[in-house]
Amino acid sequence: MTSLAKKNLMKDSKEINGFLHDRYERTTYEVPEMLQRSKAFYEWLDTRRTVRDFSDKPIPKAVIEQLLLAASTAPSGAHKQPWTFCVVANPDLKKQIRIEAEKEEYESYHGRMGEEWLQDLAPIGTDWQKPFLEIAPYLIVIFKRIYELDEEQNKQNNYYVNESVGLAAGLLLAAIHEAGLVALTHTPSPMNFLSKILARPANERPFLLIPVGYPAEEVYVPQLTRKKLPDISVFYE
Ligand code: IYR
Repeated sequence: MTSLAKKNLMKDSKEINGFLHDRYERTTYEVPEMLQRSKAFYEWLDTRRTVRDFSDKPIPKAVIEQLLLAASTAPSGAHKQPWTFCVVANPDLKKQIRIEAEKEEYESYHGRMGEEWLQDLAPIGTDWQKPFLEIAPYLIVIFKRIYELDEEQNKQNNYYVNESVGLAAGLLLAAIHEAGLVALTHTPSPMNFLSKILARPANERPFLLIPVGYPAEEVYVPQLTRKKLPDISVFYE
C-alpha cells in the first residue's frame, strides 16, 4: 500500500451539517521553496504553445485516460462535475468531424467573421482548412452538461457550468503539456454538428474541441509575447 493510501485509511472525519468531512492536510513549504516552486511551475507552463501541426503517431489510450482524470479534478459548481469528454479516435468519425467543421469554418472565413476578426487572426496563421482533425490521433471533444436527468427524467440543476468546464479544460491542457504532448484549443463555430455526429443527449452542449498528439516533425508557432505582470494584475495593498 502506498503511504498516501495508508494516510487516507487513517484519515479522521467529522460531521458538518449531517455530512461527513475528511480531514485534509497538505504539504506546505518555507518561503524560498515556495518561490522556487511557483517560478519553476510558471516557467514550465510558459513553454506550452498551441500547436496546429500534429504527427499521426498513435498515443496510448491509457495516457488519454490519465489526462481526463487530471482534467476531472477541476473544481465545479456544487461539485456537479458538469463535463463529458468524448474521445474520438475512430477515423470515420474524425473525417465526418473534419468535413462538418470545414463547412462551417469556410463560411466563417468567407464573411461571417468580418474584417477586424480576420485581421486579428492573420498573425496566428489560421484558415478554414482543418487537416489536424484527421491527423491527430485523438480529438477530445468536451461537452458541458447544462443539466442532469434523474431516474424519473426530472431535470437536476448544474451550476456555473461554463466556469467549471473552462477550469477542467485548463487543467486538461496542463496535463497534456506535462505528458510531453501538444494540443489545440479549437472552436469550430457553430459547433452543434458535434452533438449530432457523436450522438450526444440534449443535456450536453459542445464546449471545446481539443486535438491531442505528438507534434509534427517540424512545427512553427506564431511569434507572440505574453502580457507582463503589470498588464494583467492590480494589487490592492
Ligand atoms: N474558429 C476558427 C477561427 C478562430 C477564431 C479565433 I478567436 C482563434 O483564436 C483562432 C481561430 C478556427 O478555428 O479557425
